[in-house]
Amino acid sequence: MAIWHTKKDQPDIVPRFMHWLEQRNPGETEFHQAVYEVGINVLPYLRNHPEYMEAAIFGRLTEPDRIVSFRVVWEDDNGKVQINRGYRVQHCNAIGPYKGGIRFHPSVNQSILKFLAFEQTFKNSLTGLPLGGGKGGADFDPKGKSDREVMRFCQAFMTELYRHIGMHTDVPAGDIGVGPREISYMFGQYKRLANQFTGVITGKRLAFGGSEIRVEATGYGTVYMMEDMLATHGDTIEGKTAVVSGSGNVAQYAVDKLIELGAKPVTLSDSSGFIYDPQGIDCHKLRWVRELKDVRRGRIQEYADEFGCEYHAGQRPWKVPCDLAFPCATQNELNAEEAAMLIKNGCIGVSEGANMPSRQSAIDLFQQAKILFAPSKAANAGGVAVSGLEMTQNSIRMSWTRDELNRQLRQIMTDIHARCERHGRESDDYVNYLKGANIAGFEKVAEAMLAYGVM
Ligand code: NDP
Ligand code: 2IT
Repeated sequence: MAIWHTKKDQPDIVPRFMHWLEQRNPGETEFHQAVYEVGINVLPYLRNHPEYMEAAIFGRLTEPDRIVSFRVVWEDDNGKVQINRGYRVQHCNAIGPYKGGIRFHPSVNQSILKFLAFEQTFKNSLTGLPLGGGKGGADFDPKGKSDREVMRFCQAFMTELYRHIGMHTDVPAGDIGVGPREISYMFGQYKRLANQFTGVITGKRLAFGGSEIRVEATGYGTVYMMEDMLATHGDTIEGKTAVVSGSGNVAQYAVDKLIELGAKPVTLSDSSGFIYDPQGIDCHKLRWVRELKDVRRGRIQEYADEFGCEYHAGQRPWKVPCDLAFPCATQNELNAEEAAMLIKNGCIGVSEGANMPSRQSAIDLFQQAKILFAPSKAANAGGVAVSGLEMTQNSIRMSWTRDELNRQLRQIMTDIHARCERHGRESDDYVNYLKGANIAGFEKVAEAMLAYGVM
């Protein structure tokens, strides 16, 4: 199929483009959704940029540079041979080496990783750092596995992946199911195979080249983004009731920053259900959650038993009345009905810690209601931004202090907010942060691609 060429005078440019994309990538619904979310803003913008249109830049950006898929074979504790499928989607290295996380979850497939790698390219551009976009993972479920099983899986995964990555080529990091434990096993195996100690993975532990603030960065950044959005209305986080989904890395550090800034976070969730603690999750309870999730690897239901609050099995937290909402679990965890409920209950702002947590129909409602809405590619960019700073520290063989890194993260989030505002302010003064993020993210990558010529 020929590459897509946008023409100047097409009123139906978005549906026509999507038709072309869906035919090329059949059944990849998450990938279609992510491209649509960018295309609705970028395709109309191209009408005034014939140079990008003629060079088919957006069409090229919907085709990853390459996708590697491989067999991962390992032995479980009973000596049984297990087979998983691993991937790396190297989406675009126009402005820097491929950069993006690795996800271990049974749902991982090519569509999900293509959506994540596509998003990552725009997100990384938006940070202002020289980072391209990529994503990887495997359909491996770390739940219920022993540490040794996780270690053997990570080593087997890296035994294939190592030949495709490198500090100047492709630099993975964590994502769902991949935290410091998995990063350590993978980095150790890379180091052994390559016989090189380089900054080839980020999210490392501090003892071997990790960066201060990296574990906190995504959650903190998501709250900083909300702080900046509220400031445009002369408002602050203090005193606000916040609903948070998830209970992993991003959710925990979003709650941490919310507590520090004087908000009252009242929910956390996992794939089994959510807890509602109307008294608010405080530092002590959060420490307990961290131990539950990162050490004991238990379920969030135990929080309700421990602290005597409500647990809602099989449900998501969006019906709980709040001022602010932070979806921090996974894609498509917030639908139109839930968005309508949030708005009805008085929610004034949504900042997406997870990648693509809101369905398009939910985003449409937030924007129609003119509430503050920060899309994931802007709101959760703090994580990859501090990964970029980890790469810099590894390159210069230095470690910056916690205060210095937090200061840089805060500034990067403010800069991202400003870029979104510049490109997203509409005639009635409402800031469409999604449009701003899409266009600002696209512009830098497009300029580089145009300069390289046809390739
Ligand atoms: P973790 O693995 O630490 O935590 C994931 C959390 O989300 C868990 O509570 C998990 O529950 C829940 N979850 C995962 N899948 C589902 C599902 N299908 N349905 C319901 N709940 C689910 O991952 P992170 O906190 O790192 O990642 C969360 C989100 O943030 C993801 O969208 C990720 O892509 C995004 N993100 C992460 C960054 C990072 O630096 N880590 C950076 C930017 C974005 P359970 O334990 O039951 O599976
Ligand atoms: O989605 C993301 O931005 C991440 N999982 C973090 C990527 C990174 O390279 O730090």
